[in-house]
Amino acid sequence: MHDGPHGAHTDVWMAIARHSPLGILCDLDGTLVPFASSPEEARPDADAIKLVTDLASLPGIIVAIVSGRPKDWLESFFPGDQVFLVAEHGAYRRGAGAWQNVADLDPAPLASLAAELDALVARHPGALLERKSTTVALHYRNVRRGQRGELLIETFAIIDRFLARHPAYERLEGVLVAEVRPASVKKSSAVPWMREKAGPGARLIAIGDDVTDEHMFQACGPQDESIVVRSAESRRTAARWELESSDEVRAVLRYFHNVRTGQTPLPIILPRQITRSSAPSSAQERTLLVVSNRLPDFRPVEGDEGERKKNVGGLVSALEPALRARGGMWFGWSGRTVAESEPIESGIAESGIAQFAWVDYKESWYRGYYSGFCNGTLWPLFHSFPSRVTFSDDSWAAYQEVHEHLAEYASNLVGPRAMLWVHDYHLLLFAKAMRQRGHTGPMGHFLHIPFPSLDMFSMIPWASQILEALLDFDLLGFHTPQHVANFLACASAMLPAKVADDVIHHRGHSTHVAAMPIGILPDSFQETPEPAVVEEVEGLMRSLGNSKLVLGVDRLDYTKGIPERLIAFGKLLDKFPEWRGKVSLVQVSVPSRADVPLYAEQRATIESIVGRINGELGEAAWVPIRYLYRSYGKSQLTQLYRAASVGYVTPLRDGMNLVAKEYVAAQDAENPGVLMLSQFAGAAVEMRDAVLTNPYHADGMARDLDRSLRMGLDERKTRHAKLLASVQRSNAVTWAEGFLDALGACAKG
Ligand code: GDG
Repeated sequence: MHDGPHGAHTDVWMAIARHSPLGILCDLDGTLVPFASSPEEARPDADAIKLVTDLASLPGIIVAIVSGRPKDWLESFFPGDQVFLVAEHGAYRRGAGAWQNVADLDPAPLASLAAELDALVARHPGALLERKSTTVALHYRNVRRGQRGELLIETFAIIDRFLARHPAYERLEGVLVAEVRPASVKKSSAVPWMREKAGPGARLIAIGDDVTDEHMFQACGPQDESIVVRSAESRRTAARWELESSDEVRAVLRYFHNVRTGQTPLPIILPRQITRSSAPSSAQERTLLVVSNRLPDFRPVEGDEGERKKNVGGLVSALEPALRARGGMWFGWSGRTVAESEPIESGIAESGIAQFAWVDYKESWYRGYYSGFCNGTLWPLFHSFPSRVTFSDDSWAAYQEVHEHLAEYASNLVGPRAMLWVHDYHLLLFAKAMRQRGHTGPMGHFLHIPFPSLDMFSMIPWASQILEALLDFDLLGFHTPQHVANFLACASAMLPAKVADDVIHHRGHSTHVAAMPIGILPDSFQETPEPAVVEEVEGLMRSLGNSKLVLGVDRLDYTKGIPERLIAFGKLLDKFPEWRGKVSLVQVSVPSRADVPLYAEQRATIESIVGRINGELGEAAWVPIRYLYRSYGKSQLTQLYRAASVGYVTPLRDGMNLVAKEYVAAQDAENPGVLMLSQFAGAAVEMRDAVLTNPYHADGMARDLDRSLRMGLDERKTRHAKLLASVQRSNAVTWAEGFLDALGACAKG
């Protein structure tokens, strides 16, 4: 593709350079002028001004600077009228005559947004707000990498709220800048304008580096050419050609000038054609690949008009800022299965969140790998439910086979030195499969579920193979110190490995091991709900006869201890009959793995317990247990948390349990509810101020429930304040950034 000055494209570019009329649309920042550390410092120098002005003065050619900058600023560098100017992405333009105000927009709504973002910028060293008459742009190029994620989360929250109220505006993300601008104003409007100015038969060349320049590229016709300037950035582009730097842009403009003035052209640099294929052309440039079994919901964004889907999943919110700030890609299963005889499809999609690479699974993989080894063997065993475990050679073979396929695909998505962050029990062998394909870059794994004790782990017939494969990672992250200790005990006992503190040396490779408890985004559980949401939750409360609410929220899974929780609630009503008619349990169970027989069985068990308790104790005006086999929107869920007097979070075993943290984050600090938390949830390590309970002991749980329901305001407030501090101390974003920083560090060390 780098065919160089003497390659096949020399003739093409000679013809373009000679064409009349020719119109050149050239962006400024990052295109004609290199990036500087602040927008003030980035300014065209004398060489750039002369080059553009000389070119624009030649017959048969017109040149426009098409920029996001304000018009006065542009005019101070190009005062004459040889060079045409397009300011603020097309809101204003100047041909040979006076400025035209194309957009004619009321800039007032942006003032409040700018004030909010100003306050944010003041708290983040290096962040900078640029205010123009029609746009507001937050630059974060000078914010330290590790701190960008948090800033971006807050920025996007503010911007999203603004956009919800002002649909005429849109958000644009450029290179290390987030910008809000009127949706109707785009650089694309400069293209037909220049075509008209240039006259019949014109060919246009659009040059730019930013997403705003993509609008120009998309508006170019088949007779035109578009050139993107990019170095390491691997953004998808509509441009047909590429250059690497503003020096190269200048060299190309100089080439045009020389060709048209009959000087000996020195074709030092010419644009290089961009090749397109279904495999990413820029695999070598991608620096981060996240791999998980399931991808978050995403929908491809089609050009401008594509709808960006909001995704509420915790992992997505945690990873989104890290992926954005590092230009990463997320790879996983599409969620679709194909018959054995059908081809496996795969692809890459852009979304508002990140670049996603997806792959279908064969039906046999779904059965053997996903339902079989992942959810029939590893899930129950790692959660210490040996009686629910099945071992089968076939499903182990499927587990290995799927790793080979996924690694094969992943090794085409990134270069061998890229950083890989692999998630969860579905992908324990991934590093090994990648190393076999020559991957040398840092690879880290985070286990979202518990790592079991040696007794339990050694039941797996392939235990040492799994351990060895895990030691091909450079960093292994777990939720709790106990999970770390379990892993170290297994490695010491089962492998010829040397364990020194938190590093395991095995066959010449070192693997760091760390407890890194995942967090949530606590502020997102304090957002003001829509009136319809408030109404829905109030309606539910009314239907409970306004009794105190005890709330359980889980995926329907036997590890979550739902039957035990219901039975304990029944015990409460038996042992403490004064609560009858005064308290109700709402259990929200989100459908999960419904096609696995054990899960269907679990559902039937739960329904029969609910039926029994309601039948025995229910009254006309009071239903003891309301069982909801459905999911709620995040906003509804938040209001339910807030309405609940007790957050009843009692898994039999859980890696962490995010519901516990979310419940705390959603409370009214002046009148908070009580978190009742299983001592076997990973969250119990950090959340010592919850009412910790043993979910296997129904009598004890009933007593703990009674105590929680009776707790006075002072104790509730004190406990809540401490719990909230722990939830805020490390959030989802600091968790993701922390993992990636640690992975980077252990790869260097
Ligand atoms: C695994 C580990 C670990 C639930 N119902 C609704 C809904 N949810 C959301 C919750 C929470 C998430 O689902 C559940 O997270 P958990 O942590 O409780 O449990 P797992 O799904 O088993 O997750 C676990 C986690 O990974 C992270 O590492 O903590 O131990 O098992 O965020 O809010 N969300 C919406 N509607 C619902 O009805 N929107």
